[in-house]
Amino acid sequence: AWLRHQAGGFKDQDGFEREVVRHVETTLARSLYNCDESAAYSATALAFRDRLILEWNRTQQRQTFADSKRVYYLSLEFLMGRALDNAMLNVGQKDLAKAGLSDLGFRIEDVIQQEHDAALGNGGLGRLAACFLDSLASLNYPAWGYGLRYRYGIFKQEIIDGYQVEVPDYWLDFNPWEFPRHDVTVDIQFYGNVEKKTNDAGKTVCHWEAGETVKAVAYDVPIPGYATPTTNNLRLWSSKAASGEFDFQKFNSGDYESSVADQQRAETISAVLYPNDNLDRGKELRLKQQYFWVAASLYDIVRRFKKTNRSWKEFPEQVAIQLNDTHPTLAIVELQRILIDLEGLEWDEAWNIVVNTFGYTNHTVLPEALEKWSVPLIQHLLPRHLQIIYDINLYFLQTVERQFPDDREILRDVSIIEESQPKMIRMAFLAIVGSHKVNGVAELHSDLIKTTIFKDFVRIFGPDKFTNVTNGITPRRWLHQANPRLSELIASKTGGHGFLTDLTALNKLELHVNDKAFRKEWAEIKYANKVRLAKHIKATTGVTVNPAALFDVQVKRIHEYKRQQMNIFGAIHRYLALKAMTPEERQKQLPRVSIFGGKAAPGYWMAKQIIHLINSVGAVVNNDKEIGDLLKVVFLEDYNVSKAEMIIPASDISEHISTAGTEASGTSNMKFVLNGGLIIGTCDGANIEITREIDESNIFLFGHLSEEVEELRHTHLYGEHVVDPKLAAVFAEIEKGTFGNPQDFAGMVSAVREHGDYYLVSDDFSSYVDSHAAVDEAYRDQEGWVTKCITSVARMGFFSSDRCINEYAEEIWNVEPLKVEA
Ligand code: 26V
Repeated sequence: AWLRHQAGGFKDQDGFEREVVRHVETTLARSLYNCDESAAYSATALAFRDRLILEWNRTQQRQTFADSKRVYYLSLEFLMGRALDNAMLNVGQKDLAKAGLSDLGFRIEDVIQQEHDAALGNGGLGRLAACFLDSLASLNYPAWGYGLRYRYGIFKQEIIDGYQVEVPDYWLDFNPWEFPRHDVTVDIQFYGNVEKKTNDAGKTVCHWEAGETVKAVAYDVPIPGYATPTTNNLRLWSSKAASGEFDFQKFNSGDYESSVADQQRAETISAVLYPNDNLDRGKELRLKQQYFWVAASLYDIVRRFKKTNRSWKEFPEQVAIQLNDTHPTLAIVELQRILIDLEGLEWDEAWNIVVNTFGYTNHTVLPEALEKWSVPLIQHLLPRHLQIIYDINLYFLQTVERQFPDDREILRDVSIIEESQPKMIRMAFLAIVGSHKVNGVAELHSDLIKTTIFKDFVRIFGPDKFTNVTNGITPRRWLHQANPRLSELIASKTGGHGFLTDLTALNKLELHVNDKAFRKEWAEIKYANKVRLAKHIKATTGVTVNPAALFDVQVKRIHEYKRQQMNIFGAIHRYLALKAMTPEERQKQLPRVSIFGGKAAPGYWMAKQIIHLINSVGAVVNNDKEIGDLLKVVFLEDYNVSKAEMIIPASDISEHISTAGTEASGTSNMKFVLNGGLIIGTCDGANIEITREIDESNIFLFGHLSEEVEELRHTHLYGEHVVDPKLAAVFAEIEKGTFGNPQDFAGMVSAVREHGDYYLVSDDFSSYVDSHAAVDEAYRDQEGWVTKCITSVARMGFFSSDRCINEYAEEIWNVEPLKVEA
């Protein structure tokens, strides 16, 4: 398979160079003499793209011909990052390209850096979808992703005077990885009203007379598998006025303004990614995005199914649709509508098909993130869908009533319609009722949803409907691409690059843990990665950091539950401790660099305050002559996928310190350990399974357990609540004005001290500080540290997204890989 695949690639370096030159001179219409790095990137991307297209077409033909079940992954976010490096590595021709580009006068690293990240996601949920696409293709599953082609991805973050400033991310200027399919369009309807009609067969049917139509245009992105010809498809929908450019009738009659307004209203639907993560604000445009994308995708899926001329009852044998969180839940309602209103099926038969088609993944238990849509809004935008939701709820509640005849409360508790003012549709409940499987993303999380937010549904449907699929990450991007030297070193000790397709092969590393030369090279690679990050820090923040210091990294979305505030309070505590020491004592301390990165949702005031404090502490600490290299605090602006690829391999210790029970899984924890960093963390999300795999001697765990959280919160509010004395000293320093105007940080302090400390920062602070002391202690023993790192990497095989995707395929989708003939 691999050979045939390579045959689809460039024959040799010369062939590659000729293609690059051809693209520079013809596609880009430039001369070789004014070919800069940006043009070199464009031409290289186009050259590889040409190769991908051929395999992509072959894959689609093969999958259509095989006529077997396909997976459709519906996600509002795909955080893909850059594509060129990935494409070169997956087809096994990066070395050839490197030599070819060098011959043309370019360094491949510089060329790769020219690419703009495809940043169509907020954080973990979107990046998970991207890792899943990589695994689906690499494992040869017939699978499509469906999403939205946002004109603006997640905003670009600038730090100005210590504050976050959001800048729009217009990323489509030159995107060689997408193919517009102007012939693949779907008309999507909104608003209007519903009438009952009698059809030809004399049956009463509902007819939705819509008030607005918007066109969905498909843009396809090839997803190459690693070391396989399989190249799957990611289809992103873009919105456009249904009448084309603009309404010519209005235009001709002189009504220019409204014809342009119609066009703009249509294009607004796919204009921008909502930058909230874990916060639902119930905006009409967001609901329009969801329906637009869901309806276009389902139309496409149904169209493909109909070409096979099968009977409807075979639909779930041909189609598995996975809902990435509740964002695509309307797909359940839309499929039911298609089947009963347009295809004339009876309710029960249709509903059976629907339930057997869908699976739902929950990604959060935070109440503020659980989606609800107001009934009046759905009534207005999607009147027919509201009727169907009411019917789904009616039939569901009838079965619950039969099951629990004496329990009045359960009906209210599980109703899809919340009886509030206004009434709200609980999307997670609708997703559960309309799916055959519901899964959480790490063991603790899957247990929590069964015992808390969804406990009544476990009584109703039984425990087998609920399952766990622990998240994973693709080792291709997060080891091979991000850390090429480590990948080579591992290959040299494990018998080649087989670990990239079977990550459990990493366990062979344990045999070499005492091999002196191997350990030395291991440490050198980490050091080189830290030097590279130190250069980036210098170039972007002006701060000089010592690569020999311990690099302590927390990069992720800024959120109170992730507790960056605890981390910066910890850094202040360390600063105060250093200041209190004699110069002799100070000399014995271990130098540390506290590195932060991450975006705050634009309207999340507390998260922005946290960023401001981090920068303000940095401004003081980094310029304190007494402290020197012993402590640096830096905030890296605009954390994204490509920055992650540089930052993660350079970490010694990374922080995964959410309040127990709040982080569904976390996936960067896996990336850090896979790259030979250790982690400090709470007993939360996938940290727990990482601990089980690598052994608790290789991780720094601290803090209260999820079982204790409820009682602690209760005590804060109704019992006595004393702030931890070390934390109180930190607050006193902030209030003295050491880090600027204390008013600027009053919200962060009072959240802990006056407002019930919901995230238990004070409760966990002293064990957090102790745990950091243990990190310092362990790091002083460099030999012991390297042993821990190597041992941990050797035991990380479980966390490949390949394992994760195989679990989905077997337990939820019932699909098999499509064998690719050599
Ligand atoms: C929710 C909402 C609410 C409406 C506005 C926009 C928006 C955007 C995203 C979300 C999803 C929040 C859930 C989420 O991102 N969960 C994360 O999923 C990761 C992959 O499973 C997991 O590792 C993280 O722990 C979890 O926080």
